[in-house]
Amino acid sequence: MDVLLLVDVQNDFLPGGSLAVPQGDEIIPLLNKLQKQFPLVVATQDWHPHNHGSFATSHEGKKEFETTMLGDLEQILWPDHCVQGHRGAGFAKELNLNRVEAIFRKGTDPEIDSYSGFFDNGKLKSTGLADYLKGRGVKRVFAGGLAADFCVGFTVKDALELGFETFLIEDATRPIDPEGWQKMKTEITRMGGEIINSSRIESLI
Ligand code: VGL
Ligand code: ZN
Repeated sequence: MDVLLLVDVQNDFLPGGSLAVPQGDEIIPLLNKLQKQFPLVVATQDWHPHNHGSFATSHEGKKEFETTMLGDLEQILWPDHCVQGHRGAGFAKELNLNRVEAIFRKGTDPEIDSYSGFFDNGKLKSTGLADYLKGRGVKRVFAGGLAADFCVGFTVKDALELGFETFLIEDATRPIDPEGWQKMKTEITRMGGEIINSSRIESLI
């Protein structure tokens, strides 16, 4: 079984959102088209309480994009984003959700951030996504969404570590920082992941 994983295609990561990914909106028509090629579509949703520890506003004297320690981990401090129940946390209006069979929320614990759709950043707690995919007989994961250098990249790395054959669809994602994205791609390739263009999917499945 193949799954198309839609990572964090949410308003705050789109132009006009609080943590906008440049050209993030451009991937949505492609994600809608790709869904037709997959027997299973699953989404993740960044879903933070208003006082989340990854927000600069939760740390007095700290500015956005500075770092701090959160528990034992170094944490980039983000603008407030994807706050539970707020518009910014909602899925992009143009994204087709009809075929999404399950949605896995992450980043709900104020004490730890969660870039990957599988685990928090300390790998302390699972979202249940791995067990769900295994229960559905998934062997291959194809991932797209936002942002390439954070949540998509970390999700793909965890998928590889969990033993899924994993493909990152490069034209179905956009990075926050192009340099970080180059580094992430190198790491993913080294781990055995494949970075592909969506045009290759037809021949793969
Ligand atoms: C993300 C930063 C903070 C992402 C989520 O979805 O890539 N990035 N929270
Ligand atoms: Zn977040």
